[in-house]
Amino acid sequence: MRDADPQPVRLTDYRPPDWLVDTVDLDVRLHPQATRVVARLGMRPNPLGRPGAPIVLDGDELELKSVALDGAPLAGAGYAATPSSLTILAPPQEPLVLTIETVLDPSANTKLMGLYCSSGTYCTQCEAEGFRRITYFPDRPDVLAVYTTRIEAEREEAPVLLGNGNKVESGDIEGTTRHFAVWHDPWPKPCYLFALVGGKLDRITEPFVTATGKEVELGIYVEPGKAARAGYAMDALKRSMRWDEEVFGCEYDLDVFNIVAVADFNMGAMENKGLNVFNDKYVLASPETATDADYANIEAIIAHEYFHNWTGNRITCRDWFQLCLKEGLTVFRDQEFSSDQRSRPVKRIADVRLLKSHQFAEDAGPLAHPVRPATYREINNFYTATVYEKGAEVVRMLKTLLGEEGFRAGMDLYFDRHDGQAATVEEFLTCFADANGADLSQFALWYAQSGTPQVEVNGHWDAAARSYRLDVRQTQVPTPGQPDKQPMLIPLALGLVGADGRDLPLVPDDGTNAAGSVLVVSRPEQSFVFRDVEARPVPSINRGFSAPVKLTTNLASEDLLFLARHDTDPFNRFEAGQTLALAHLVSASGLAPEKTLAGALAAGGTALVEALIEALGASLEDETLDPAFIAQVLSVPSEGDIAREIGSEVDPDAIHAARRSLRRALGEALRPGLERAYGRHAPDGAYSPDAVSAGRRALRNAALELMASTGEAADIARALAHFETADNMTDRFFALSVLAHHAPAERDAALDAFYQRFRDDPLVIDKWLALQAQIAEPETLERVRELTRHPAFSMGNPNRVRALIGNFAAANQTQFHRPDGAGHLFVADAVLELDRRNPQVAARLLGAFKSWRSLEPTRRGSAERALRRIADGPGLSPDVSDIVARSLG
Ligand code: 0A1
Ligand code: ZN
Repeated sequence: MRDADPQPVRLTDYRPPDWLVDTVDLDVRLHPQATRVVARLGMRPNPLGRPGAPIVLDGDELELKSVALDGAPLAGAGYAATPSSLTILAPPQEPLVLTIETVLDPSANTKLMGLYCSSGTYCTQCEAEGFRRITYFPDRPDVLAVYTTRIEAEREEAPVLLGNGNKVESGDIEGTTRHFAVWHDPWPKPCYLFALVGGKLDRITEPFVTATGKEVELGIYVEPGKAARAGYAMDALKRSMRWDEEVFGCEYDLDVFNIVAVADFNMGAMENKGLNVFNDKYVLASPETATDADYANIEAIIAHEYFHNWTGNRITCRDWFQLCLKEGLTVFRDQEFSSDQRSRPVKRIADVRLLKSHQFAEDAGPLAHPVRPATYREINNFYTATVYEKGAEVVRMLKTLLGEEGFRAGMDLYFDRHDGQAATVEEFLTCFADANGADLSQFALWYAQSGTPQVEVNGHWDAAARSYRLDVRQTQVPTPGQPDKQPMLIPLALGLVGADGRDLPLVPDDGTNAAGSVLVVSRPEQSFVFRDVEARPVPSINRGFSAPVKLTTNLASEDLLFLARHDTDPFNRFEAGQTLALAHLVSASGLAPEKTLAGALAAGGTALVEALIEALGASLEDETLDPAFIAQVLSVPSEGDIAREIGSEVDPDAIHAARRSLRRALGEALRPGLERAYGRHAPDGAYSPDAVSAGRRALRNAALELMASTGEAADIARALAHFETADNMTDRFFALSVLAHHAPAERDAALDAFYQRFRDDPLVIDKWLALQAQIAEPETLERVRELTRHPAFSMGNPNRVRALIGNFAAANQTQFHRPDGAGHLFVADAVLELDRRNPQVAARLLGAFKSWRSLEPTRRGSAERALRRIADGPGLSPDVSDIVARSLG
């Protein structure tokens, strides 16, 4: 039944559907092993389709019971059915009603796609191609229908029955133990947005009045006993709804909006119309169980799914190649929301960190693909950092190029023109071009070309001419399937910083293409000249990370030190320190090619590192700075960042050692300032998850960790006290992680105390699993192996798998890439085992091998053997076989 090597789907093969579906009436009788679904599809031939075409419907693991056409049972000769398709052979070419009865087994659904049971709750996941596991259907996003869903279940088993849209009817079925509810969604939608839920759930509700005065009932449903932990999500939802009205003019459009939190979920959450289904990790929070990062994630993901109501649902995607049309745009919207709710610079820094660690890494390896791919074998494998995060960067660049008003005009036109449609990236861009009279043809390459553009900028001050020139060169590196590339349109936000730290006025010379303070780079090589520059400035380039590029400059380390102290652009002030730290870490890892900053640093000896530490120390002491920002400044580049910078022959042990010693040096050199920060930001009241309080905790905890990284007994004792006296999860868990990484003697007792305290709380136990998986020492593999046998662990729950095995593979570079190959082998075997149960989660875990080619030869060899072992595995899913083939390709 498994088709390990299906033909790739190509964007250029797109054809409109032959048949349309206007209405879908579903009757779902829930039963744990035998749920019966009757689907009545109101269909008609598509005038844009092939005349006379049969009706071909998708299916997946379905048991067909009967088919009827306009109410009359269809004999076997009238159709052809397999578990994966149903063809009505010679349908009359006119509007008709097709009735299909299928049976499915939710309790056997370990893929968590379609209808499944999560801890006793029935729920669905239909994106991308899960609806075909519920009934036969044209499972493609350009078939939009109005859905009415009748759900029936045992009252005891599922007292709560939820569907898309508004509830129109409900009641008991007389003489039985069963009851039902009917939901109607008036907005035409593709089937991937269908959802239903049935279960024993507690709920909280709140009213919301929209901008035009419509009343909406908001509901959040959770496992019994957990309602008290849904309050923050509700608050975030209300703030999201208001923000979308104020910033994008988007108002909610149904009488109810429900969110259901489930324990078993493949991804973060899902934007089903009027009925979002969430991984409970992104709903449930209390000060005792959730960290500041958890709260921030909940806020962002609640907003993200809600924002899909317009960008994704009201306007959906024509086909799955256009996934970034809804995802990149909606990530951009949720990033902007969080920026407005919290600190904009700190949010930008966090987003860029994530972009670099996930997306730049993806773009640099065998899994690189364009923001809009041109071909795929398994669409589930394209919910990637490139589609989401780089997709958001592309939208951000549009805004940078067109300005606030021009961007809003384009968005307004997009909503006006395409509401109710399944749109394409071209149609999206055309709205911005039309609203602004702009030519976006070169800009569109951001959707088509994969790989991170490299931009080299060299600045020259001409004292005699009192001018400053920037020579810019862009290079596109080859990526899989794209050996040759064209130059792109790259907006580089710029400041010229004078000796007093203030920006000089930018006076572009004739012919210099600068929109305000943004250089618009369009050619492979290009120069920009500014006049009236009296003294040599320091250029601050790509401010706010205006373009997702890898930037190199001719800035000397003194210039970067200057920017690290003075740049008025907070992002570049942060970035200047990171660039220096990264160069130092590369050279300290034993690799310092000449003519690079790392080479210069190596040649410069310890003086430069001392200067860097001093600059970081100045930020630490600067009380005008936001503590959350200082915490980011003090956080040195990750092992992954260093590995990417080195690029080839990577030795994770050397990187780990270099990073550890820089942190120790920071802890030693900055001790007085760190102690002061630790004292100054001691808690001054009850825990609150707001950004300012979270920022103070972030700085205090960063100080705790840098001091503990010296290994001094007093610092370890401080961490232990921090752990024992914490009144919230942020502090408790941070201290536990300091102990786990820096205090081997105290570690096990602390881990055990934590486990005993939270043993009944799976989401907290995930943190405990993740932390142990991340310890950078050889015993960790055995510890992780043992934990797979711990009663708290289950291969059936994606959150557990990600916490333990996912973190081992993605967040423990020295142990995953052990030189003896045991880490690779362990993860390979886990992928093979998981693939039989849940291919999507298995494929995602396998993504941890994405940078294998840049390892040094011993580790590279062992990674390749592990990948080949997977490739040779029997009966691989399309998900895993696609990733393994591309990884080895
Ligand atoms: N559209 C969701 C992401 C999502 C994708 C696939 C899923 O199941 C395989 C689930 C969720 C979002 O962007 O939040
Ligand atoms: Zn999304």
